[in-house]
Amino acid sequence: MIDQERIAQLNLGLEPLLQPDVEHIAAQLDRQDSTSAEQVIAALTAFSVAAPSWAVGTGGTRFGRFPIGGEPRTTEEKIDDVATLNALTATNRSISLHVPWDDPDDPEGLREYASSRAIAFDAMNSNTFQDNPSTTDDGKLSYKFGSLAHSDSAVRDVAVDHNKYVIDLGVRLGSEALTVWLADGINHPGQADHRAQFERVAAGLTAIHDHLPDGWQMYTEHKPYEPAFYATVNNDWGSSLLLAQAAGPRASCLVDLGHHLPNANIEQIVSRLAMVGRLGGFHFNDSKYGDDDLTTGSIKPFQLFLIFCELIRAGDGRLPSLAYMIDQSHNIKDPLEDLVQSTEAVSIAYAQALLVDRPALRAAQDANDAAMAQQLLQDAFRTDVRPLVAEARRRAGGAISPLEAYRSVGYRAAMIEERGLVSVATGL
Ligand SMILES: [Mn+2]
Repeated sequence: MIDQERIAQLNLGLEPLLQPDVEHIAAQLDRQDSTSAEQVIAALTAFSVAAPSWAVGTGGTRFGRFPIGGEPRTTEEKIDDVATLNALTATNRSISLHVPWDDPDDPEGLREYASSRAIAFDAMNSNTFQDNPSTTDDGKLSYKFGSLAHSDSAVRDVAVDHNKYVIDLGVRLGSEALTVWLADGINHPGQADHRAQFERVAAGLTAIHDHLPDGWQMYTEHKPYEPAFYATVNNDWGSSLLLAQAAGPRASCLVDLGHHLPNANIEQIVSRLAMVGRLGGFHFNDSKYGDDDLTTGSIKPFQLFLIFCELIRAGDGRLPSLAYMIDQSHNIKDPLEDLVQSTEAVSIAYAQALLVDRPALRAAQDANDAAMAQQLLQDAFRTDVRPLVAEARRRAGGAISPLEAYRSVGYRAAMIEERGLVSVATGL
């Protein structure tokens, strides 16, 4: 854990540099008669984006894995890392677990442990993309050819039961949502029937939806390819919407920014799903080619900004209360450093979107004034909101400069000392 006093001490040295920048942008915003600096800071302070338990260890590729050292060995240690992240950013107040990678023997104890570190449990993730030795009956009930879409009803039952198990576990942890991403699909044309697979998945999701306790939501997460390379069952937002609608009223769609074909207009997808009341959540990351899991905002920051514009449009001026999570798996960087950068990118895009003069934009749209509409968006996007993001962090007890603070306290070195040089956090 990072010592809050150490962060405060580091902040003291940076505050004299930050305050004039905050005052400058506050004066700028006052002149524009738009959202005030204080309103932006208040919105940022209320915002939290979850960190997934699998993002605090290094990922890897099918070509290899290069452990960074000091990676968490247990779910408790993953919580420690997220608590450390949150101490720096004051913006990551929950963790999203992945079952069976995280399958605590004592959920109530784990809940208490997390709570003692001010970390809550975000949506639960059920994994039926790899065989779970405890449920697959010595390989007789394998997910090799699918889970909810499998041709064998015995395998489908195991997959449904696993999702119910994850919901029950989540209840004990205080989570309130289940995210279902399926690897189900077809690798070779003709291998399976598109319609039969889809109908089986819809039936399975309906059974899972029926198991949701009061107050719970479930999210369907689409992805066009991988690990199935010819067709996935939940391949795009249209299929995801059909599945959510089939599953029940508390099912909605989760948009993972890396789960789209190249050049897909993700902000438009956000608008459509919000319009029909089926936008449930986000997995933030960035990509150049596919599901690259690159740092959020590192490739297409304007797209991220436009997505937040649509979210604020959907929330009528405020960010809707959805499941916001970073979904990345880092191969080269220190995972915590990357999560710091991703969180910063999300906060920046959110703050910029708050600055859009929405009444003026609507007037420009009504007048078919494309040039003015573009200028209004660019005015917001090109505003350097970083001082406001830093000030929101500072006021909430986080670091003005979280990356520098992280390096300065030597957290990674301390974890290598404690956890060892080679430790594995995920089940892959
Ligand atoms: Mn995802």
